[in-house]
Amino acid sequence: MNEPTHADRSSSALAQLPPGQQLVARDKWPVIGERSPLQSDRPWTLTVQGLVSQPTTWSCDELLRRPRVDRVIDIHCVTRWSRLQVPMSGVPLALLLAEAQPLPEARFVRFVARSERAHDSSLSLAVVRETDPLIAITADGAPLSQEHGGPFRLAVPGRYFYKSVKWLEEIELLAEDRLGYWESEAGYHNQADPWLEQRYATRLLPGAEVAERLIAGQFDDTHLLGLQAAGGQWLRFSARRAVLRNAKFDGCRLMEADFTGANLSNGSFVGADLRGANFAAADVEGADFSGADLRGADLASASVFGVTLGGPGQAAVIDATTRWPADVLEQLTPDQIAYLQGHDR
Ligand SMILES: Nc1nc2c(c(=O)[nH]1)N[C@H]1C(S)=C(S)[C@@H](COP(=O)(O)O)O[C@H]1N2
Ligand SMILES: [Mo]
Repeated sequence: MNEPTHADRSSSALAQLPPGQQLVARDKWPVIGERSPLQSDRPWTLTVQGLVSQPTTWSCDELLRRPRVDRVIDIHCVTRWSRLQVPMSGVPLALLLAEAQPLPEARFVRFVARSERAHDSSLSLAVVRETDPLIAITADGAPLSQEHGGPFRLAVPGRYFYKSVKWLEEIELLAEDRLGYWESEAGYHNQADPWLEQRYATRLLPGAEVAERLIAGQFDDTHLLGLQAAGGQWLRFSARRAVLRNAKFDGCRLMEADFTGANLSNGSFVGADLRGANFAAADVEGADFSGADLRGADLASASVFGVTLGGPGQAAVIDATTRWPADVLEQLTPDQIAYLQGHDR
């Protein structure tokens, strides 16, 4: 009788969705960033060191034997997908920190993964106190899979998920902050509060070079954050393998543009003419295609988690000539899939 209606459920989910985020398709948990830890025969350990009076290393067994707490954590990826209320269990970071006894001058915590690039991220101790991160050992009632960071990963509630380092191996207390991998390589915001949409730190671009490339429509292999190209028109735009995160292509004429293998995550293509554009193997996670014309566009092997296809009146134009293979399609939300399937596919 008092069963919540579908509308009730989706409105309560909406209340938990930070601005600009959308729910990932049911039971989908995308693997983002590194997919496996460093291949090594060394046993798994976790070390707390740096500005602490008791540097401590726990073996995997010791950690797994500790009492666990249960948490329900909302995952918000900076590329605009969210997965709400994921049950996790593990050891509170605060307990391990307390045992290692941070020195008074310690103000930041750096988290390092056991991975090929020693992937890292950091938080201030103030944010650690505020968010109470978990060293997660299980998720969805089962041990964390390797691709999701098993045997243990950090899970930081209330921050974009790039703060949640997988295969956590080292926790270092610091007096000064050190920018992590995504924060320095991709310009991700160091605060990462999804409710404030702290996705990217603003960064200045080398103006003259950008202007020249904009005129030529030539961005092959170019790395640029926040390119402002709205309203541009090109006969032959090329950005093969380019990394152009957070770019603005609103209203652009980009017929037959070549974005093969490019990273266009969080890009805005609102109302753009993308007929015949090539997005093969491109990363368009979180990109906004509202009102864009995608007839004849090729999205084979593209990564499309979190894309926006617009609502009524501002829907992307997609038809049977849009190449949107099943493995790409299944990354979309059920509503989006239903919408596309209503288009002759
Ligand atoms: N070691 C490691 N941890 C990482 C990353 C990574 O590349 N390497 N990527 C981060 C990013 S950007 C996100 S969104 C989440 C993704 O976690 P998932 O693959 O379990 O969804 O892991 C974070 N932790
Ligand atoms: Mo992410």
